[in-house]
Amino acid sequence: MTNLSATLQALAARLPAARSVLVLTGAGISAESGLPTFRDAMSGMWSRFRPEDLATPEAFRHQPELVWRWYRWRRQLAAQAQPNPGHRALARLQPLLREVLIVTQNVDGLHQRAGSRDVLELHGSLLRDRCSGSGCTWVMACRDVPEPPICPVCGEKMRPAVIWFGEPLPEDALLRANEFAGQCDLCFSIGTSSQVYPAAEIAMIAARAGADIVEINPSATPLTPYAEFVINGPSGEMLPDLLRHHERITQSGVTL
Ligand code: BV8
Repeated sequence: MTNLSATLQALAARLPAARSVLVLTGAGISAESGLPTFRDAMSGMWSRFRPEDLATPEAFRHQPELVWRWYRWRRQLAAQAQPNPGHRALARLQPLLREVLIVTQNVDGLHQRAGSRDVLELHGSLLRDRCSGSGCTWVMACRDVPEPPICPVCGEKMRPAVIWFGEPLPEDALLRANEFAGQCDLCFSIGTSSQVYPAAEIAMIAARAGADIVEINPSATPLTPYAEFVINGPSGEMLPDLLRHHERITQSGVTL
């Protein structure tokens, strides 16, 4: 038995007793759906840009059409993408466990399309726009137009309803994620480089509160040294394997 399958089996054996599970996900869980991660170089005309340079209020202020078109391209990618076996395994695992909160940094909506419930979108969603005008709360579904539409309420430009670098996260979502992290007994970190804050702090809050940490990522991250279960593989394969081990254990009643 490989070290990887031994770790998956040990983790599957840990799941039935888990009281409260937090699952933090990042761009890597959507990589096998064909969506580029932030670490990946972008393709085509976007290859000369860095996401962190476009995903900012300053970039939108100075070049609204360019930023709008980048998000239009990402929306089209997300709309054409399908949830992968990793999203689907997570959605199947969720009702089998006592309490699971999925906290995602992703804006692609794939967890929800895979059937996951109770998904906290820390960084907003590609699938909605909001008015960029301060104090205006107008929200609408994005339109496939080449430049930012004008808010019908206040006349300001519409913008993607995502959280840009330098912008605060939704207070209620972050508070709920941090509180849940502080009381969970098992915390997964899946497909995230654990470099973007304050999201990256969530798994550390869980670790400090004594939760067992599970990291599923082909590469090491700053969280790896704190993880009890380190699963170096693609989540689109590792999560279905974990689900199969879990189902085998719970059906046989045997804890391996
Ligand atoms: C804020 C939405 C304050 C937009 C995104 C300390 C504390 C607080 C803030 C900071 C801090 N230090 C620095 C900051 C500032 C900054 C920050 O963290 N910068 C980083 C670069 C250091 N944080 C912010 O600006 C945040 N705001 O702090 O505001 C404030 C308070 C009050 C008033 C005013 C201001 C806002 C951060 C949110 C930014 N928005 N997304 C959009 O999508 O366009 S972040 C965006 O990048 C993603 O959402 C994601 O969070 C992040 C990328 O991270 P990952 O998801 O991890 O993706 P990445 O590509 O990095 O890694 C992919 C991983 O997957 C890799 O490890 C890879 O190995 C793995 N992988 C690949 N394939 C697979 C796989 N894993 C599994 N399976 C596979 N097949």
